[in-house]
Amino acid sequence: MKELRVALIGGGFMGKAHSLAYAVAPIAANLGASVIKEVLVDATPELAGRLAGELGWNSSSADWREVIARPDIDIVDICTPPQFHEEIALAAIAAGKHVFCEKPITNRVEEAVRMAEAARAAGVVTQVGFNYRHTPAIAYTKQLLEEGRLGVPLQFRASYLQETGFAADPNRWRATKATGGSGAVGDIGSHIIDIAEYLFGDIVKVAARARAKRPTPEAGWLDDTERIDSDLIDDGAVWLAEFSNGGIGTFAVSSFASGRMNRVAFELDASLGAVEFDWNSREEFRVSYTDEAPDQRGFRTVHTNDKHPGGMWRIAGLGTGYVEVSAIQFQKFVRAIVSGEPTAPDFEDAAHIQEIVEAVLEATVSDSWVDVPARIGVAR
Ligand code: NAI
Ligand code: SOE
Repeated sequence: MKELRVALIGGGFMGKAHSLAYAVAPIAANLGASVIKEVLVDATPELAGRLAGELGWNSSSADWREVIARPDIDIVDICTPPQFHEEIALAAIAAGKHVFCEKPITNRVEEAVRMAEAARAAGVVTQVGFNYRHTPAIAYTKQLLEEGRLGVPLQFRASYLQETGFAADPNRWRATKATGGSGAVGDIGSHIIDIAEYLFGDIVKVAARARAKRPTPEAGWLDDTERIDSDLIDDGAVWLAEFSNGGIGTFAVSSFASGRMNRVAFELDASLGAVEFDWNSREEFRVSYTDEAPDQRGFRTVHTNDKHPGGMWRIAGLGTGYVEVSAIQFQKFVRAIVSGEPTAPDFEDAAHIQEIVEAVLEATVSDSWVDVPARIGVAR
């Protein structure tokens, strides 16, 4: 069997999730290759060595350039903060490696476009860690849309809410524009932009408001001029969107939503039905069809199992968690490498998501709708 050797760059929060998911992915599905956790790279030899031991990697290094140059490495998996993504990804692509990169693809759209163009020119497989879309309930919603069972997409209402802003820990690199890029819009909002484009197609324009919270606990938002001039990231935002197919959407994101630990949720209306989903009960979704008999109309709950895309268990209710969803994304990535099956979201999809993040942040101060540029590969 073909062997694929992975170099993981960055063994923090997401490095742990990826390490677990690489172990699960080949067991849960036949990938046509074995995936070898070859080397973990982190900032110092001590840290990399400790993390490699804890997370089950064969070896460790503190020099990602040296690791990328190794001929035995097939996949470079980037789990560093986003300010390092471009440099590492371009080096990996230049060395002919397939690249998995955590979201957001980068902090700046011009970097993202360079990455997507380099990957396209080199012909390597790329994928970005917008993991929530791989939840079986969301992938099945996509299937219902593709099969025409829900009809034409009409309206999408999504939110991603967390209470991370209240934490005493300032969240290190995420806390400033220079290192974290954008906060609520780019860090968590990018996930629901990905789900929206996955289900509805491309977003073409947005209108928005974003806010940063004043540092004192009891105080409210900074106004937008103060936010733009400070190094504070956006902590909350709302925006309207128009899709290329005429669909419309609303989005709300916040890092200051008390009691919301990780609420990724959407409602979708289409011409023949509707779906609602909440990550906090991610094994199920609710669906309504307009062709139900008048005395049967309304939402019903569907529990996902192995009949739904990526589902692992015959019996619903056994658990679809963060690791399972990450494993599904690696199954798609590895199959794309081994047998050329299409996989997504790739660098081009993620560069378009970054265009939308930046359009939302521009719209928040422009007081007008902002057009989103077409994705690369489409006339711009
Ligand atoms: P983290 O701060 O927990 O871990 C980052 C790791 O990268 C640290 O171990 C750090 O020492 C290492 N690192 C930093 N610079 C490095 C360099 N130049 N060379 C080698 N190692 C380096 O960060 P976290 O939360 O794991 O985030 C990493 C990426 O994953 C970010 O892009 C973030 O947005 C994304 N993320 C995605 C999630 C998802 O659900 N898809 C969840 C959490 C994070
Ligand atoms: C932010 O708190 C964060 O860690 C994001 O960076 C991830 O992308 C998200 O899935 C979980 O929350």
